[in-house]
Amino acid sequence: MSTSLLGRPEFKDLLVKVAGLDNDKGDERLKHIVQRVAEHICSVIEEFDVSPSEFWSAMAYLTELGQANEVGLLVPGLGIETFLDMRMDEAERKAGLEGGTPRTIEGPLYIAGAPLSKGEARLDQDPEQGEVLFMQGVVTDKTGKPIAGAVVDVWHANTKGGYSFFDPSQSQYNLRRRIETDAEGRYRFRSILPAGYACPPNGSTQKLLDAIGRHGHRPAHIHFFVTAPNYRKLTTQINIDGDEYLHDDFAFATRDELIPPVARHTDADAINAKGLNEPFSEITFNFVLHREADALPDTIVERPHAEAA
Ligand code: MBD
Ligand code: FE
Repeated sequence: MSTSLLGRPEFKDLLVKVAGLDNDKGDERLKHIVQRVAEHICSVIEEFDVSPSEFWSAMAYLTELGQANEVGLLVPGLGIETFLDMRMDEAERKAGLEGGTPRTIEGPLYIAGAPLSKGEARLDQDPEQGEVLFMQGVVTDKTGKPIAGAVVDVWHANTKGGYSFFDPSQSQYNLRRRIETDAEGRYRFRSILPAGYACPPNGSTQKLLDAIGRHGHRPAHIHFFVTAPNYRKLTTQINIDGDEYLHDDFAFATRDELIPPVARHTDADAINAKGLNEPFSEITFNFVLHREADALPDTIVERPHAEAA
């Protein structure tokens, strides 16, 4: 006979009441989710014989994680944001969508309302000793037809791995811009090469990572939302090739198709032609969008996004 309490009628009955399934008010779907979540937590407690003290230390951890505003950081660290992407990929694949630029996670550091310009932008407004990066490309549909008036919303870290808004040493919207593609679907920007990101070393996320023997580093990357009327919103990132964490991202966001070659220009003529004094890097990357269609999950993800006031 099983010694599990979970199969007993008293426990089943408890869960029904816990989830409000014995009343006719509230949201039916939510009730079933609450029931399952409670059941799974109890199941984990039973499976690992979790003691009350261990349980309460986990609750204290979650409280602290929320108070430190690190929920959005632990979620990708646990691979759950990547799982949401895998589900979206699978739904699109089943609906027959093929090709297109692969998506990868948004992460917790997007800020809405970055300055909008046409065709081109300069992202680095704060003076910094960093290698200049020129990035450009075309936004197209799957047949290669350019999409004029698409918006490339780009954000990345500075040379210390910090993001403006979250890093108070940077000015508002530093390294964040929205660029509208020109008549030929082109965008281009000048910026500086970002460094990789590391979780705050004394934060709650790093505390759990330490406890399971993991690091909290992301390889250097640049984030994008690419949108255009009647096309599916693309949330993606590119990685800067050569980073030591390229294939060891704590947030599991690296995809082979999202590692474009980085051309490094050291030639004096090329440097002069850009009005620079130092070698610079250049990346060309085209974004391929899917047309919006019925019966596909929404790629516009509702989640809280601060705006720099
Ligand atoms: C980042 O810059 C990031 O993109 C993710 C997903 C998590 C933490 C920091
Ligand atoms: Fe990031």
